[in-house]
Amino acid sequence: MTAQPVAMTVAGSDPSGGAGLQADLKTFHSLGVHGESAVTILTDCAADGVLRVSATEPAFVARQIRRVCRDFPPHAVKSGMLFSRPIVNVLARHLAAVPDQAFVFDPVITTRRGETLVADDALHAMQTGLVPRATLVTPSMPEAAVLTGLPVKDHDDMEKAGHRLVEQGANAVLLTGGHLDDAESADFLVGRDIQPRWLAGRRIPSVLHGAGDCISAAVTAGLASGRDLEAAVDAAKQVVDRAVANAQPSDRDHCAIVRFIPGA
Ligand code: PXL
Repeated sequence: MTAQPVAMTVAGSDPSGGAGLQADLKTFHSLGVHGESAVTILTDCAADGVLRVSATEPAFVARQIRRVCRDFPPHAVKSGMLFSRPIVNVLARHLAAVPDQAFVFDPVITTRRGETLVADDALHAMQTGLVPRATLVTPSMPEAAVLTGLPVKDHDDMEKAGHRLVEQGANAVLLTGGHLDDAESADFLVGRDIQPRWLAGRRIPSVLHGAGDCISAAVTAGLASGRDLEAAVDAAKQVVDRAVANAQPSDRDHCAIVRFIPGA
């Protein structure tokens, strides 16, 4: 039997299962990849957003990463909600020690509703420690605006911000267009060795929770499985578009979570 690819997420817990490390693990699993997780933070995320968080001690995050990587070293790593500068630094130190490990940086900075999910001093640590180490950065439009300091309101802005993140050291950027005010929510892909291009998207009427987490997790799974970056991005878009089409609405709110249907 061939060995199963392994991917690790360093991320926060979303008890609703729509986003966070739960979404990462279900995405990995749906793509045949064994998922490992180092928990950075607990949230009380529900359909009406995140109200409270409880952070893990940075040394304990480091310990989870160290022990997990010793037993089944991941072929690719993804990050989700890191929250504080010390936790960002723990991950940056791990990644610096394994320069060949593919790393997908999903800069979880704001929620769909505009809630801030990072401490102020974490941003600089992300820009210096994680952006330049990233195989791929997957910001939403507001997150790209925060990381670059540029306005990101339309297609032109997305192209400028994507290029700027490459100038800031990222190997490649998939800037997701879920906040675009149009019928499609196309994403913009750009990278050092990638011809810039737009990837058509699929929009559904209700507001999606965790779609960004799923796309970056699906790319991570592709990289862990040995795909090259562009092939991993294209495959991830297809899989997540299908999961978005099958999204499950919540009972109480205009919110839906993406759903992977085996074999669909
Ligand atoms: O989708 C962003 C996100 C990531 N991680 C956790 C979250 C959220 C959004 O609510 O709660 C833990």
